[in-house]
Amino acid sequence: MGIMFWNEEIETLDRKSLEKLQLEKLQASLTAASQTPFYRKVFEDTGVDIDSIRSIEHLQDLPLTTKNDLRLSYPDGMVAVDRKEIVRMHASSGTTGKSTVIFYSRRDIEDWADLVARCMVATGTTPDDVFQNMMGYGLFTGGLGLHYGAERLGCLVIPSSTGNTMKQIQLMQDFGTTVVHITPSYSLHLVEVIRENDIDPHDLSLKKAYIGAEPHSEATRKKIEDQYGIDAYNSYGLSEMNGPGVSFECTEKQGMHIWEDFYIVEVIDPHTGEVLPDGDEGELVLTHINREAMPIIRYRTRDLTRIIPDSCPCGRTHRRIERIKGRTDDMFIISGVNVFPSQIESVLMNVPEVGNNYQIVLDREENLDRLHIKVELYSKMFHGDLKELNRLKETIAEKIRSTVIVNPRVELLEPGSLPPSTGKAVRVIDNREL
Ligand code: DLL
Repeated sequence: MGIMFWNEEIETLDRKSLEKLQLEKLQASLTAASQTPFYRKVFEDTGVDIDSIRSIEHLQDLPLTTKNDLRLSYPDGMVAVDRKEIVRMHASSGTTGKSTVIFYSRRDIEDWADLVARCMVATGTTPDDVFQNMMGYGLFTGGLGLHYGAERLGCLVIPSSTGNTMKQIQLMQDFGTTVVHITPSYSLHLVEVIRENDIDPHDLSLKKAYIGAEPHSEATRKKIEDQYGIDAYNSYGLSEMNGPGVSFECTEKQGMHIWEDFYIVEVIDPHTGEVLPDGDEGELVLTHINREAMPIIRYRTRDLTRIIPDSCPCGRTHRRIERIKGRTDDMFIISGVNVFPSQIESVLMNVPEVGNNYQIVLDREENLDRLHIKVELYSKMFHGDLKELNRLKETIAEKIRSTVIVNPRVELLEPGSLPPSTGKAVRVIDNREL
């Protein structure tokens, strides 16, 4: 049997001691935050006396921090240490406006590596594993974040980064890769290329994939697991809270443990900001209570999820969050109906004839919104019988209609017709004029 815990004492700490630890770390983080230009002003403006924060609930007295606050304090308005204490920076993959920069001290980097090792061990990974990291190395946190954790654990790490699919496959074969870290969209492309090269994915040494950095449905997870014959574990994180390692599934695969000695978790109503009880769905708000260089208090992630209130059979006492449903800002409105891309993905990935790539295109024709769904077929299911294809199109359209109450136009495509994703996939293309 492999190792079960990386840090058993902390991972299984009783709730009362865990909350006590959180409060101590919160107080230290608030003191550190008050040294930064940004939070000094926030605390002054709101008249909050940080010494009066004597319970976790008191945290609600403090205002939320947004991505825009990070942008406005670019580059270093939230830094709590001397420049010479900082050893690394990453930046978020923001598509609009200025990117947000995150700084780390040496201790922050070490703590992060430790946290990632904890995540990997929770899925049964050991120093015997060969870990191929197919996430971008660079300003993005996915590459270096998992890299240091896997080294800390003692795996053989292959820093292959994204893209260059033939090379990835060769590395997997030559070095007997057992664990990969990959976006779900790229893993669906990779498996197609593996098959195109007459390799049976089940013959590879691969045992697990860590999939994350973008929303995906349970149906997509199952699809990845079936196509490779492996276990796929959901991995969630965001640069503002270090990067990957914030929240990870254990072998139970029933939600992601969020490491509460590093983060205080709240779920709020995204419209009112009110904190919701455990179990209710809303926007995830995180406070980093274990970072020297850049403490961030009550950060609005924009990600929608809920806290799973029950305890996990694995023995870890840190609570779990449910798979991210989407971002408050990736919801689109079509003909007045609110739709999350994940709802459509879920429908598509449950249809066996549907292949590994799809795209949602929003158009406006004669002042009416049109939902257009382009779907690649799974080659083995594709026989070219027109009647059958029309029936399939109608089935998919009907399933989508009953889920999102909008009538879509479905277009079936041959595998490989849509642009493949090597990192975070672009799923929605909105051609409507504002
Ligand atoms: O994507 C960090 C990461 C790298 C996580 C590798 C997991 C694996 P950012 O580029 O700052 O950081 O993007 C963070 O991506 O707020 C979510 O909206 C989304 N996201 C990340 N992981 C998941 C996931 C990295 N497992 C943003 N499920 C987050 C759904 C995810 N969405």
